[in-house]
Amino acid sequence: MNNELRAQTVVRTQDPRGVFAKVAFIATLGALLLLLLLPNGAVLANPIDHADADGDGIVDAQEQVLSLNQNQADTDNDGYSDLEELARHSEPKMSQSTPLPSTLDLALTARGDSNRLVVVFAIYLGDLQPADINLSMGVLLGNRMGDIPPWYFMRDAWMTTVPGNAPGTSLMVVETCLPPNFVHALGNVSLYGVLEDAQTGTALAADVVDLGSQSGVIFMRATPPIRSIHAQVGGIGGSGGGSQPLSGSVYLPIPPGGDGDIPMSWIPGEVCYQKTQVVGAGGGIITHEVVEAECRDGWDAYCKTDCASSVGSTYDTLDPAVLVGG
Ligand SMILES: [Ca+2]
Ligand SMILES: [Ca+2]
Ligand SMILES: [Ca+2]
Repeated sequence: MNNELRAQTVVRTQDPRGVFAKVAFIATLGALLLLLLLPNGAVLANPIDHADADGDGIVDAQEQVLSLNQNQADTDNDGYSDLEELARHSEPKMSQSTPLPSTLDLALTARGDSNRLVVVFAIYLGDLQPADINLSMGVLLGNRMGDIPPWYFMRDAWMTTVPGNAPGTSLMVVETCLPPNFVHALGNVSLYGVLEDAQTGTALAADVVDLGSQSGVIFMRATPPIRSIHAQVGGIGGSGGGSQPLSGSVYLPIPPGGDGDIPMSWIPGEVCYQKTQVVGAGGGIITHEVVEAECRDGWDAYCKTDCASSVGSTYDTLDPAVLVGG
């Protein structure tokens, strides 16, 4: 079993340190997945809740995590559904922001549900059909990327398709589950997804979602909508600060089910907002340092009481460009 798992685990690495390190990495990832699969595979938890009140393809629970309107397919009334804006990386809560022209696109997001971590692939298919593409998924561990075997992440996958804004275009959502222990055991995880041409295997689009574990709660780094607002304010007014551009991200808790796992002291209605600066980059891995952090309101979430103390901490993420660039 273990050997079979190893055999199906593909390692993409640009580190030339040789076969031994590769084998050790494959063994580590394989053992970790196997370890996590067994107890979770044995327990049949409640089915994932896929209620989608407005039919836009993003399930209600995910709209809540993303602070979108679960009763309105197009939250900002700009003609593009919440799902299309998510998949195509425009801002679903700002009507001034609409998708740039593209033929295919992918965005990853996540939520907690019944003690599972649900990973969501929001896919803009354009005029392609689902059968035209393959989906792969992997994880950045340390400085290495390892693909998660398709049989593993597709075993409980859920899928839906909805029409896009332009006639003849469509969108697809694929949801899969990982055991939350996967993140708890690793502390910080960059999960990546890649869309490939089903015929040629060429990577066509990729995205990354960064997850972290603190105090037994999983966090997701989300960029919308605050980044867009700030980018615009900065662009118009040059709103002070140095010449070095800072990017902001929301450090958003995604508890496994309801709010039951959120520590009592955390502040409801807020999230930990962090501004970060790139302090290192190489081999597709980008190291960010948190340079400002504060609780901000306006979210159906919680802010860690020690949010501000994250200043000075660093985290690694993967540049999705390396996944499509080759
Ligand atoms: Ca919805
Ligand atoms: Ca919606
Ligand atoms: Ca919209």
